[in-house]
Amino acid sequence: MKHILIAALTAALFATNAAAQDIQSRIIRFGYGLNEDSNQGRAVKHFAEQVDKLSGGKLKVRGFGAAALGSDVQMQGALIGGAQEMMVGSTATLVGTVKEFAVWDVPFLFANEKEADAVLDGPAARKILDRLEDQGLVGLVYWENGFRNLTNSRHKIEKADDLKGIKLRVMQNPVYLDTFNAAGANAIPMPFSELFTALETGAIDGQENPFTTILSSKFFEVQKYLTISNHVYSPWVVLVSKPWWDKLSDDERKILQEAAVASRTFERDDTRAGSVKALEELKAAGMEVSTMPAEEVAKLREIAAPITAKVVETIGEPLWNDVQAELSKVREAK
Ligand code: KDG
Repeated sequence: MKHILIAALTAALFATNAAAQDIQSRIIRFGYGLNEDSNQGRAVKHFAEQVDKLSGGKLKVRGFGAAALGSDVQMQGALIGGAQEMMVGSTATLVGTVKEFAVWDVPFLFANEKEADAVLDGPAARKILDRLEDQGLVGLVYWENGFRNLTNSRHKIEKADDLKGIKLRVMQNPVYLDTFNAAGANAIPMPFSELFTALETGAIDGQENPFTTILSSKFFEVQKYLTISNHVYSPWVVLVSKPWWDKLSDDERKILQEAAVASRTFERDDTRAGSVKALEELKAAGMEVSTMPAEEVAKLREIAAPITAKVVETIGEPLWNDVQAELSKVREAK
């Protein structure tokens, strides 16, 4: 009884607070590429609940998963044109819009989640998000896609050399393309929404994604081998259409930003817990799991070095140095 009373009072409090704010009744279409039952889907649901609560039910977020509103790149276009309000997707497909996002594609940039959180929530990462505004987008926060690992249907990949000749789907991004081609794979850029079918038909041999995605997208059904390489930490970014954002009141923008920050905490916790479970479930589903030994990872780092140098040239030394300085700070703060 007491809980019901507290819940009712809290709801009433939020409703009263919202009533005092300048909030219109709005429907917010929020598109994403993974399945509803994925870390991405659960985070969108959490964001929607937060927005509903903070706006007294006036702002309604409708999540559309499994690329129902299009691929990441198509949704970015819809947001820029004002035809869709929100999305979450990979930063990797934004490098054509804001070149500085390429810094997050650098293989082995982060060694762990602590480093990723510190830098992605820091000033340099915020500066990159702010560059979106001239391109018709507003970046609210980064969520965690996670450390990426390799799957394929042909053979175990335990050495860097084992990548030779593998037809490997990569995101539509030059760093991924160049890195895996340099490693001897035949890298094929492709939207996420086409990936399962390409794996199922054998049009490609493999792909790379975090454990959570490999599980929620059921890649284990069409992939036999999983190699733990953690070759790059991949962020997602929560995006808003700038033409739509400009029509909102300050109160409405504050609610979306507050809900986005709350959903970031939820999403990281959910993704990290889910990642541990996902690896166990992938093994139970029959995937043959191997870990790339440190000396082979070192070879991948070497292969990636000239591509990283190209990224530094693209984004500029000052930004690279800012990111490196923030990384050193978190590494020193034991
Ligand atoms: O829409 C799916 C994307 O948000 C994300 O999962 C990107 O990791 C990604 C991939 O491999 O395309």
